[in-house]
Amino acid sequence: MNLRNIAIIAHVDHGKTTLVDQLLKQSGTFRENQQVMERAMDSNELERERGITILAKCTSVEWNGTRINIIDTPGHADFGGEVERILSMVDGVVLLVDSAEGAMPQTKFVTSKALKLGLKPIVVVNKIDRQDARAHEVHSEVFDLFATLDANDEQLDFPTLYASGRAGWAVRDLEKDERKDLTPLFETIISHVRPPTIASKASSQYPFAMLVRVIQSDPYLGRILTGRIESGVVEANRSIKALSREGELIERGRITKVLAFRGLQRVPVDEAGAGDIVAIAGLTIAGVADTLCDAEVLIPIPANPIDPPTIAITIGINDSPYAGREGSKVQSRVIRERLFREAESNVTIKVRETESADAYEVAGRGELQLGVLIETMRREGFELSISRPRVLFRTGANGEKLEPIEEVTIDVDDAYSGVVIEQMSLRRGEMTDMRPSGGGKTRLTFLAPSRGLIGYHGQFLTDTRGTGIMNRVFQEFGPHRGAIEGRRVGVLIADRDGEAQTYALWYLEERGFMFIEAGTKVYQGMIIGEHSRENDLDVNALKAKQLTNFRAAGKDEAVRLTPPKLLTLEQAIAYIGDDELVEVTPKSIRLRKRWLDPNDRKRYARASAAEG
Ligand SMILES: Nc1nc2c(ncn2[C@@H]2O[C@H](COP(=O)(O)OP(=O)(O)OP(=O)(O)O)[C@@H](O)[C@H]2O)c(=O)[nH]1
Ligand SMILES: [Mg+2]
Repeated sequence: MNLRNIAIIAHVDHGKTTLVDQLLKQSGTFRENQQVMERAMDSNELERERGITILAKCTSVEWNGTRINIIDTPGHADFGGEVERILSMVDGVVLLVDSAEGAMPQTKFVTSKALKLGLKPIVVVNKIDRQDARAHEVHSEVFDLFATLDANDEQLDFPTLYASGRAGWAVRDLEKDERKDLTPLFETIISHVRPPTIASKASSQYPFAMLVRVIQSDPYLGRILTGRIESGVVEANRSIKALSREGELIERGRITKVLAFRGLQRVPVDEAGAGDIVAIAGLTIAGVADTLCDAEVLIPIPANPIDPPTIAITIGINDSPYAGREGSKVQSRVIRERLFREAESNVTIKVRETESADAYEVAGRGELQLGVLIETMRREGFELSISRPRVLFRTGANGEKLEPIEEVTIDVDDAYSGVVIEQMSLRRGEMTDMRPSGGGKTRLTFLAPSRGLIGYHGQFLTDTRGTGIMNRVFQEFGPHRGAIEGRRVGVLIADRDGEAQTYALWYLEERGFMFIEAGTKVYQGMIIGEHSRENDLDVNALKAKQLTNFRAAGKDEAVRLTPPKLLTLEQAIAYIGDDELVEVTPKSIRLRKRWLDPNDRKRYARASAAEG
């Protein structure tokens, strides 16, 4: 059968997964009466909860006798590594661009990766049904983007379709064509994307070889390794081996199943040949970037290097007084095993041992990526303590210190642009562009060090009354931008263990705002609120109202507390300072001081002041 391999790429939320729904539907992949969820490819729990794609996933449809393998990719910048690793196994990409938002930072990132690999994108200006669509303008924005990214003539000559993925139609000519279905898109994919050239090696004359790009685990089949077959054919029961990127033998084993992607399922097939994207079960050690092959193959398939991690956190055991009460996985060994397993399947995550036997350094692409990992572990029953994220520096050619710099695009109501510019410049952001973006909004573009952006998002939402939109994407390792002032307010710290009392919290409200509700169990050294001044303050959260005989009538009956600010996991991680930790259990997220005893804290403060 004819074959095409494509990936769908775009900035976050521009409609990739929704478009895949329609491609599946309109190619007749689902049974007539099959119940299918919206955004069916977003199948894992966190993806459904957050409404975003986290992991790249493969599916395939058949259109007029051609099988099209389609890879749905995540659009959020933190998961950019997923996209990078997938692109080298497809022969074409469909680049979606929201008809109102236009080319965004991640559009630029994925496009640059695709162009560099020599792919010729099909551009789909999507969500044409939006009231604020500006289709033709966006089309020329995309053209300009291609030009600035040094696209060659052939790439600049990209086909463009206009579509509403959700409504399930695409047209070549926005004014003339009837908006009926996705036929024009299917046709363009088949005519514009070439069949995999390696398909000529789909014969048993050639040895079998495949580079693993995705690893998943299946309760019945175990480890499932997905990739595109580079040469030969493969079938179940064949004995193969796995080579590392450096060519060392990792393991030998027997294939138990060769699986192809059909709609939302993986189905066993008798045989698959070069060019096809399949999943292989049967091996137990091999992982991403390893080559699966016949015994006679000695040289692994080259795996492209991926952009390096930019931030790191320390994940350690939970050693708070409440440790072990809410989770089942608490030992260092179990945490270690789980983290190293993650690094295996996710090449953008790197795990390192630290001086402490109870803590590991986990490096990745951004706060969301690391937040998702911690959230996943929490649901699996882990208890952890997490440090403040720090950026990873590099050393330049002349020994100078380099730090990750991001391009930040911000859309705000005009009235808030002043405060945003001020905040960004405090964080050493350098404004590179400012332009009206219509409807009383301004689009601001900055180059800013990741270091200054950690924890800014919460403040940004407060400053813009929740209306601002911020997008960040890694740009480069650039010269260190100098000192940035950290959080300037102190925190309120519980000075003893017990249950927080309404009266005590009400009394403490004069000092700042609370992170906890009355009735919350607190311990000495736990952070319960933010102080309105610069210094940290140890406070008694347990104090109950003295019961006296002189009760002033009608005065203290109903104490009404201001609702506390309950931090989400990501907010908590972004909030804490260097001497603080986030305690994560399946049920709770608590902030704490690293040193729970105030005397230890004083000693530490003196020691670090002496160090300068
Ligand atoms: N108006 C309009 N909205 C759409 C269209 N397609 C998708 N959406 C909406 O856009 C939002 C994001 O859609 P998704 O399909 O999840 O976008 P995505 O590109 O897969 O997002 P990520 O995978 O997280 O990057 C959802 O609320 C969709 O309902 C469209 O054609 N028109
Ligand atoms: Mg998606």
